[in-house]
Amino acid sequence: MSEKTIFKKIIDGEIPADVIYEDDLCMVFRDIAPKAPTHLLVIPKKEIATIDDIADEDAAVMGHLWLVVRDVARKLGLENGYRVIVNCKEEGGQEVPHIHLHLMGGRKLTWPPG
Ligand code: DGP
Repeated sequence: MSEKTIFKKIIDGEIPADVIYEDDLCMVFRDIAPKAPTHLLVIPKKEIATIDDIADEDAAVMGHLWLVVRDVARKLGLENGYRVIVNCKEEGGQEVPHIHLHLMGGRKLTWPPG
């Protein structure tokens, strides 16, 4: 059996995280190395490694993540805008193999990212 990812350990309560929101399908917590004043990670509780591993049956949970992004951004007062990024695999800059949306805001973000 492969080792748990760091995010699965957070889901299972084995390591601490600054959790902003949680429900049956997902968790939202602060990134440990924030790149913006607000930098959150929105993850499904289901273990999906990358975008390439999303199954058709995951459509509802993936859609749910976007509704949570909308609600959390509103709750945190990001009405001037924010950015959502999903890195995919090595060339996309993904380090943790548990799919996650980076929700970043609180400053003017530049484009394109590096
Ligand atoms: P990515 O490169 O897209 O896989 O982003 C992984 C992010 O996860 C990165 O911005 C740092 C964050 N991260 C890594 N380990 C931990 C951890 O133990 N706790 C928290 N809160 N964030 C972590």
